[in-house]
Parts: sequence; structure tokens; C-alpha cells
Amino acid sequence: MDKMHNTEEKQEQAILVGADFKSKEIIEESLSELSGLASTANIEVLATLVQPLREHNSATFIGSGKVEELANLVQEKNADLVIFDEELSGSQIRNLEDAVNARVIDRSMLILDIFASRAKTNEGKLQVKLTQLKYIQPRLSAISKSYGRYGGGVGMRGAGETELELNKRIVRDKIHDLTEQIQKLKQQRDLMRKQRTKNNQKVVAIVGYTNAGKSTLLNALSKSDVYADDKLFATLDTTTRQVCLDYLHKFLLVDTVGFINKLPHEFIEAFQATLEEAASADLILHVVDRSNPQYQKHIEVANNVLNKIGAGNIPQLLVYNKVDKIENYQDEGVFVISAKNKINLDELKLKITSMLFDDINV
Ligand SMILES: Nc1nc2c(ncn2[C@@H]2O[C@H](COP(=O)(O)OP(=O)(O)OP(=O)(O)O)[C@@H](O)[C@H]2O)c(=O)[nH]1
Ligand SMILES: [Mg+2]
Repeated sequence: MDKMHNTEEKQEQAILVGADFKSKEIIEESLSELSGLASTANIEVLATLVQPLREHNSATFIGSGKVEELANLVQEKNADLVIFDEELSGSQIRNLEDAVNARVIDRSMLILDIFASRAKTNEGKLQVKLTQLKYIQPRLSAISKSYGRYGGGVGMRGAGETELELNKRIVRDKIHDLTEQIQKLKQQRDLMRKQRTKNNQKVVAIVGYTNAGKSTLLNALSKSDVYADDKLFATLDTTTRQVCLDYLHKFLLVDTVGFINKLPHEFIEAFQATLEEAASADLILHVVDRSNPQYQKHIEVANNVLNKIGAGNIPQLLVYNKVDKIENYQDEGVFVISAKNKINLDELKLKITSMLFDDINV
């Protein structure tokens, strides 16, 4: 049982829907990731529905025949939740709920729900709440109607926790208030960064897809004990540790929140303060779970986010992690490690240091 969630809470049972202009295989791959997100949020997946789209139905996202199929499936399986893998508008949520007679949420709402249960620091919590409220704002009437009908549950935890809070003015005021609080924290971070630059402190940011092994690597390189887990989005708060090659060559290593495909764009706005740690680093250590069949897609997603936050031009060291899980790994000319089994980590430390300091060569 996920200790972050209330154990008294009834486990929700859901049907997942993947509908996109992509091929059936790509939709299914994305649905299997959605399924992983669902189980992270303690949701039982009863069935999945796949529809390669030719056109969007503006009212219900999927076509009317598929809506009927979904409604039947909901009834047959006795599901209480439907999760779409694509972003839905407020009116699509409302129309779909009317048609299928169950609560409807989308991938972003699920991701934000997981974020809400993971954030531990004050800054992390503020940023998650701001992202949620920004996401809810344009969908407010549909979401408050849904709340009135079905009550809370996954997708609603952490943001507007009561029907009363799902009020236009309250949401707007909260967004304003949170933005101000985050701005203050950002100023503190800026100050700390200036101090680091003054002291000529080198900073290395570990970035990558969620579950790549970033926190495990931070722990292994700095011999510390940051929470690492086989769950999506185990880390939502930045942690910084010092790593020393010798007393002259040291750097700060920053762990960051993991990236995922189809991350809501509100995330980047709200997490700006945290992501700036990566955007202002001297080196990006891009960690990849090489044992995941989707690893190339993961690299692409991470690079897209890095570009969006203005970190696209920072020197980057790509490392393939979890090579211990691959039988007969063939050298692909990329630095390979196992953070968990501590393979190649001294070499990695030396490589990083050589990229940061001119007087170290490898
Ligand atoms: N087999 C194997 N497992 C690893 C390796 N590195 C990390 N893991 C496992 O992968 C899972 C995820 O590791 P984390 O360090 O939490 O990953 P993360 O990138 O910080 O994930 P988020 O914070 O959720 O984005 C954990 O169960 C780790 O034990 C490795 O080299 N080999
Ligand atoms: Mg982590």
C-alpha cells in the first residue's frame, strides 16, 4: 500500500482510454505508461480502450460510437473512473461524464495528483498546488459539477479539496497568492545561486525521465540517502549534495523532478523555480534508463523539456543507467553505469570533473 495515501480511502477502479492520431502501437505504449501512473496513484485498472483517431470530436474527444462502447464497458465492469490519456477540455469532461455515468479525468490530472502526494518541502507543495489550480481554472465549472456528483478522489487531491474551494474567485485568489509565495522563494534561490557563482562553485544537475535512477545516482555519488523508489515521481523536490574528487575539485550535484511524456504545460510555469536549478547548471547529467524499451523516446522528451526551460545549450553528459539489466549490452559509445550496483561510478565522477575543470583530463 502506498504510504503517502490514506489507507482508509477506497481503491478506485478505472478504465483507461487512449485516443490519438498515432498508430495503435504508440497509443498502447503510452497507455501502458498511464497504467503505471494509475497504479502509483493506487488505482486498479479494469480495462483499456484504444482508438486511433482520424478526427477529434470537439464535444466528447472520441466519436459517438466509441463513447457508447465506453459507457457499456463502464457498466459491465462497474468502473467508477475513466482516465483519458490526452488532455480534455472542461466541456469534454462534462459531456463524457454525462454519457458514461462515471467520473472522468485526464492524464494530466492523474500526474498532478501523484505530484500532490509526493511533494514534501514547502516549495514543492506550493509549486504542485499552483500547477493544479492553473490546470483546474479553465475547467472549473466541469470539475465542480463532477465534484458535486461524485465527490473527490484521484485527480482532485491537493487542489480544490472541497466543493466550496472550487469557486472562481477563490481559485483566482489562490493562484495569485501562490505565485507571490513562489516568487519570494525564487528570489532566495537566485541569491544562493549568485553566492555560488561568486565562490566559483560548479553545479551539476541530474535530469532525466521519471524512474531513470537519478536519486539513486545522487545517493551513490555523494554517499547520501535521498528517497529513491521504483515509483513514478518519487522525487518532487530538489536536493543538493556536494561531491568531491579531491579537495581542489568539488561540485554540487542537484537532483531534480523527473520528466514524463505529455507533461502539462502548466507544470513548467509553476516549477520554474526548481527547474532554474537545471537551467543555470554548469553541466547537465542526463540519466537514461537504458533497460526501458522506450529509452529513446525518453531521451527526446527530456531534451524537449530542457529546451523549453532554456537549458538546451548547457553542456550535457548522457549516461545510460541500469545496464546491469541488459544481457550482452553492446557498446553504443555512450557512458554506461549502474547506479544501483555502483558500476563505473568512479569513472563517471572523473569524467564529470574533467568536464568542469580544465586541469583534469581523462
Ligand atoms: N537494476 C537497476 N535498478 C536501478 C538502477 N538505478 C536505479 N534503479 C532502480 O530504479 C528505481 C528508480 O530509481 P530512482 O533513483 O528513484 O529514480 P528517479 O530517476 O530518481 O525517479 P523519480 O524521482 O521518480 O523521477 C529504483 O527502484 C532504483 O532502485 C540500476 O543501475 N540498476
Ligand atoms: Mg528521484
